[in-house]
Amino acid sequence: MTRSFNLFLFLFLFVGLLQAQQLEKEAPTGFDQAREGISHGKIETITYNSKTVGNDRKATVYTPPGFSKNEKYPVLYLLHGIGGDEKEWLEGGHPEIILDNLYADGKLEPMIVVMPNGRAMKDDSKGGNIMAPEKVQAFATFEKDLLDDLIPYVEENFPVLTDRENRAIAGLSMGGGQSLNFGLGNLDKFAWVGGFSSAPNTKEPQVLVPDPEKAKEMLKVLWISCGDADGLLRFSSRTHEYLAENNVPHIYYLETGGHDFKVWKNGLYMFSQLLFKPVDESKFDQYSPLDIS
Ligand code: FER
Repeated sequence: MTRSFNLFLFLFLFVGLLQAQQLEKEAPTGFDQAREGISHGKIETITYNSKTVGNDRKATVYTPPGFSKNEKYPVLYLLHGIGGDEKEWLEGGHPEIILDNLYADGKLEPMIVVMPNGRAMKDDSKGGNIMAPEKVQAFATFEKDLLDDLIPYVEENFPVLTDRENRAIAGLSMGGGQSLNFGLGNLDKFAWVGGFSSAPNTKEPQVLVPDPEKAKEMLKVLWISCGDADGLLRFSSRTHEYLAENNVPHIYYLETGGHDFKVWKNGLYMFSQLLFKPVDESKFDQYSPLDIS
């Protein structure tokens, strides 16, 4: 009796220990529901002058709960998709709810999140033919606007840390492609890079990462996620395969889902928790909820 009880207790504790060591692979139910009685970050709209485009442009900014001008924060640039603008994340994904909840649970390093309009052209509105060649081109032009106009504006007007290890870039779809293109193309500027369901604007892997050794040395976290039923999956999978062949550490995260905010909200939940913290590369291949081998 006592022995079988001891065995039971041992197994119970052992299983508990194993579970405690398991990584959280997906956002839990309620992660995107506004909670009562917690602190909230603040959302504002900023206007910066773009030399690249030649006019004033807008971005939205989320500052964390307890934000103080006397501290300095790292920055995540969070980019939208082909049909969106600087409000797409706020309207479709409510990152402020996801991040408020993560802060309340002590799971996030305080950071400022900047959500730009990634269509760098005079009329950057989301209406009309979103696939028009000049509009698609404007998503590439945004690299210059981001580096030369928006980042300097943010660094002049917000209390932020300005070294590469305190700057992250991530985005959904066209914004995922932009994040991979701009982040991996400017390793002197970004140490944390995430592409959620990255679109066909994602450069070919060999162009994206021409020097795997340098990428390996400079990147803190490279995150590539996609839904398994997304028609754009190959732009993520081909990048993952090249990175794996060239031994560039990265997280390839494949989940059940399509091309929508369910996937992107989960991506933000998972990726944001990794940012601006010590990195454990040995866990990179444990995150994906679906088999990636
Ligand atoms: C395309 C298919 C999808 C494309 C872009 C997208 C530029 C972008 C989708 C999105 O941002 O959601 O052929 O070409």
